[in-house]
Amino acid sequence: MPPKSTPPASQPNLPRNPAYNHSVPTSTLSPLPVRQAVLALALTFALTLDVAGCKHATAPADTTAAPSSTPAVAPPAPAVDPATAGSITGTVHFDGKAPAPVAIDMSMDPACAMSAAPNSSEQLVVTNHALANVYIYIKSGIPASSVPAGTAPVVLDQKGCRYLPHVIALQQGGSVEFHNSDPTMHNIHTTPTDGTASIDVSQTPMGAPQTQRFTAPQTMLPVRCNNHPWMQAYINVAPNPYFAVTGPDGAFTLPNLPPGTYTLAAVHETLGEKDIQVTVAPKAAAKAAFTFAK
Ligand SMILES: [Cu+2]
Repeated sequence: MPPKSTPPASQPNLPRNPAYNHSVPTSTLSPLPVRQAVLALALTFALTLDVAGCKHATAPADTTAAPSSTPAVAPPAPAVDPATAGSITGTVHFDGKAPAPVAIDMSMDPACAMSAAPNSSEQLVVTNHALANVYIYIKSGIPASSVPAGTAPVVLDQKGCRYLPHVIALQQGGSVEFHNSDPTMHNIHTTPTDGTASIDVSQTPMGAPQTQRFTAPQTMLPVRCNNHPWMQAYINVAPNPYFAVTGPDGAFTLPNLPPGTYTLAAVHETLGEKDIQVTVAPKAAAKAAFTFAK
């Protein structure tokens, strides 16, 4: 069953599997310095309002003074009270027998075939019933927000003629820095299904990194290389700072959460999406578990 391409909400800056990153919205590419400046302005304004005792939930998010090419961006996330903050910790399981990974024939490009590392399919990565590459995020129950200005981009490398990592996530307003570590030409081609602009850029062998900003939520946005048809990655852009991508142990943690009841979503590239309700009590570590099957 294909993943629901539901437009989710955002994600926070959380520590998670270091191989995976977070924080960026979808689509529009506009000059990074301009966007950072706009974000910085919005942040400054929000902080000023806060000091003055106003609720910055109403702070002007984006818009005004932004060049016409600059899309609207959600405001930064409000501060979380450390006296009450909790967390959600959980695991994603795969129920059933996972097919063995399939080796990929890369002989069409000698530069790929000479790569030291073997390459195999990554559509279903299961280790002892733990499911990797699952995007976890808070789908509802918390306001949408953008990553703070100056947040480091999430790196998506092309190495050994595969994308590394296979699935990334970032908070809206953030950027992805595409690298090419290979001695061959690669291409980054996204195919959004929500009407947002696609990215289609080529990168010379070991060429300079290219950065793209994402300003709206995305769920499992496909990325392919026009030169190597087996190459596939997925970009997730969270609507708030609460997101993660599971590693080989299927585990995830969303820290620093305000108490509340949330819809927590787990999205897999081929197995689809599952949503559950999770209540986080003050200072508590809530548990969550997802099980996918084929
Ligand atoms: Cu390629």
